[in-house]
Amino acid sequence: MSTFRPVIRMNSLVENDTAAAEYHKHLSPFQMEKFTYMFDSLFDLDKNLLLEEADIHALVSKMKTYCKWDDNDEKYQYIKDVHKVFYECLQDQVRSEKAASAQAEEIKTWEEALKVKKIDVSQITLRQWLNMWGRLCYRASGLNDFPIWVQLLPKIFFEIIDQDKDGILEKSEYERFYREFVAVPSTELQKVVDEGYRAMTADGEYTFDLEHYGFCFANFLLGRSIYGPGKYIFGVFDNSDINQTFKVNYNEEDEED
Ligand SMILES: [Ca+2]
Ligand SMILES: [Ca+2]
Repeated sequence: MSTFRPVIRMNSLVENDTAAAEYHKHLSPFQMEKFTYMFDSLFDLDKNLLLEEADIHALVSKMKTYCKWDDNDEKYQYIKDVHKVFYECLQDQVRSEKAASAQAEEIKTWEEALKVKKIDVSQITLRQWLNMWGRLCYRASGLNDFPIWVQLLPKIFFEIIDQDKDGILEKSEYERFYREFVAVPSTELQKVVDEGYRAMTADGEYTFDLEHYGFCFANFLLGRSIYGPGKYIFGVFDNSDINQTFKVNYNEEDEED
């Protein structure tokens, strides 16, 4: 387990972190593909190539519709609160990154530091998003190495997918999630459900509970190659191995082939 890496906050601005804009280089091409997909399909719902507060509202609203929550539902309120925190943390990350990369060398006084606080983070670009994930994934080896607001993501998606609330993700629940939430094309759906569910449960060897889903989600974030169960978390990545000889690697070291 690698050392815990805390969320970068404003007090980190004193560091001369000019490499901040280059953090995406820590991601493999397949990780870039996954995080780009996450940005495009899950977060940038109005497709203006920017992540804004309106996108977060749209995502929460989509979850509400999927789960048939009403406005007063406790779960809906909880998910809303979590996403609010998620978005604020995301802005914090980007603010730190922008400030560190653009102005770290120039900050000499409190007045200048306060100006940095006013950096506009209402629009987050794909590149900033990738730099953020590059920074977060760098040297991380499991979910516990990420800040809490990232660790909450699998919990939220698990809650969304587990419609009968029995604490297990059944194949039919995952199929509905792929079909209605992620919108996997109907021509691909059955193949992706069959292979995805098989890969994520290791052919039924693992109970698909929250702990195991968290493990697969970590593999989604950290898996550097197409081999591994994590790519099926949202179901629509490079599936060229589906028709190849069965191969699933669970260890990061095994994936560097
Ligand atoms: Ca947008
Ligand atoms: Ca269930």
